[in-house]
Amino acid sequence: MRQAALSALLGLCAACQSPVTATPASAAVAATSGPAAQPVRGTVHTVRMLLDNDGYRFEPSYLTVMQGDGVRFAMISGVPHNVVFDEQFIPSGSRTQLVANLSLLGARDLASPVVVTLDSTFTVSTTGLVRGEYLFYCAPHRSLNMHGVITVR
Ligand SMILES: [Cu+2]
Repeated sequence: MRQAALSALLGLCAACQSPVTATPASAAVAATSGPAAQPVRGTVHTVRMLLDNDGYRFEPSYLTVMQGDGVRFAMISGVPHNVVFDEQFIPSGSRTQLVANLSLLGARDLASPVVVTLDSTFTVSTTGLVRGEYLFYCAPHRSLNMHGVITVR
């Protein structure tokens, strides 16, 4: 629906549907114009965004996924929330692919839209990302220590 429309708008459909084998070699070549967004190919893990007696937090705040998995962020309570990947902690060489993947959910650069609707979700794809640790935070609650780490293996 929205993702498909976005993909069509950006001319990404062919790239999305291309075989996995085309990805690694073409990544460096495509870097000047930016790599194509790569959708989730593996397991989807859920991270809940909430406010309870422990404060504003991501639950779990630390998780390890396999490259290609998706991380679905679910608004449980304490909205508004969003997810911003910390510029200073993006594994080397992964920024452009991360930005491309985040564009699938309407993100601007490294920041997802701020979501105010309870029970809504969005999913971040780790397909094509360099293995390593990705720190992220919620912009509205950054000063309240709402942050987490995704380790991509
Ligand atoms: Cu928040």
